[in-house]
Amino acid sequence: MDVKAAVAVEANQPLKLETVQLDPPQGREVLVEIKATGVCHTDAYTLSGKDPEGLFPSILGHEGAGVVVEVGKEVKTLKPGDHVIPLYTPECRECKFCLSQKTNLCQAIRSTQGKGVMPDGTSRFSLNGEKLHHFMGTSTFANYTVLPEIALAKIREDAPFDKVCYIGCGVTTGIGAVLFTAKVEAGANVVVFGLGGIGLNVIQGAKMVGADKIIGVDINPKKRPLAEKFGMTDFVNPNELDGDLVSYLVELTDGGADFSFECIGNVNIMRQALECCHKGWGVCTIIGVAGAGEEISTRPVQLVTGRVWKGSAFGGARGRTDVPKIVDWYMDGKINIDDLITHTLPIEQINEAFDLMHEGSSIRTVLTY
Ligand code: NAD
Ligand code: AHE
Ligand code: ZN
Repeated sequence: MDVKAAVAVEANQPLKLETVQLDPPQGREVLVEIKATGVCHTDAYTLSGKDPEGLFPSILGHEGAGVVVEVGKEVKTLKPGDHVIPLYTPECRECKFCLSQKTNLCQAIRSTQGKGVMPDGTSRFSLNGEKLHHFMGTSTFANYTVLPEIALAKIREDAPFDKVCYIGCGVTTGIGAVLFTAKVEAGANVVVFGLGGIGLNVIQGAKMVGADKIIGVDINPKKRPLAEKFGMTDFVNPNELDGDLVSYLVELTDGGADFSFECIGNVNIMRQALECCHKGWGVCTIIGVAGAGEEISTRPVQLVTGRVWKGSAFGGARGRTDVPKIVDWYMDGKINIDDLITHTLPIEQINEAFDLMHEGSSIRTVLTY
């Protein structure tokens, strides 16, 4: 079938709106009509050419919501008409990782996902006979896409697509990192580096669990009012600080943060995020994604003296299990998504969504089809 898609033709070039061809779903695959998709910094990162797994030409996008249109012959758990959120971290419930109950990093289809193809090693998308790569197994910058059954969370039908699509990445990543990865406790002091689409959800999660101080660090002062609305107690702009940022944060938290979160993707800040943690127990969770060849460093004594570096992908959430619950939290008014969606645009204006992100004017832009 013909579908409308924003094609990433090559690195660092604007996306090109095209009519591309989509093959039908195979055995365990599902055809989904994408109704809305958010634009996450990770889409911009891959488009920038810094992602070692970035492939071109491809269809990016991994923060969508939509409706099942057709299922492959071997699909058992979904049917046409079901409302779904695509999962770039699937949940097969059968692999060693899923069965371990120690991680959300299902590996059932990870290698083909990273190669931009479906689990059988082929792509469903093409443009004038030339194959296009899938992205993160989701490719939500198309109004129809094909995904494996294990990469879809079935959600309630009254949830608005143009809001809950954000649960497909940013909301779950931020809140989940607090709840599932770091397991922040009530009364804890928390430092959040980067107050964008992820960091504000970390703040929201920290507030939910009853953190004491929630300190936000960002070089963009425009992020302050919304962060305060979500529960930030103190704002630090490193550009307005005379002394050393780490020492300042250690003092502000009476010895160091109990929990810190890096939500930028900057390896220098990842070091500061660790080093502002409390001696003996402070836990730093890395969420930001850094480019090919970049590495983190610190003096080993930082770890020897009890600070811990952790990482979190998709907030440690098990998508098919946890995403429907997070949709319920939104529908029950327990979490705020609406205020974080600062812009809603038609897919035709997708490049504006990237501009808004780069200039720091948006938190999330949602694109509708
Ligand atoms: P964003 O662009 O919305 O937010 C980034 C924020 O960082 C902005 O507010 C910006 O002003 C701030 N910032 C930039 N440089 C800074 C600096 N030197 N000091 C302080 N603040 C600075 O991005 P986002 O969508 O929130 O994504 C954040 C990061 O998280 C990206 O690296 C993204 O790829 C990553 N991410 C990871 C996961 C995961 O599962 N681990 C999921 C989603 C996104
Ligand atoms: N392709 C990159 C890795 C990028 C990365 O870490 N992605 C996160 C999700 S970001 C969503 O906005 C993730 O889920 N990671 C787990 C995984 O298996 O990649 C690279 O550096 O190769
Ligand atoms: Zn994302």
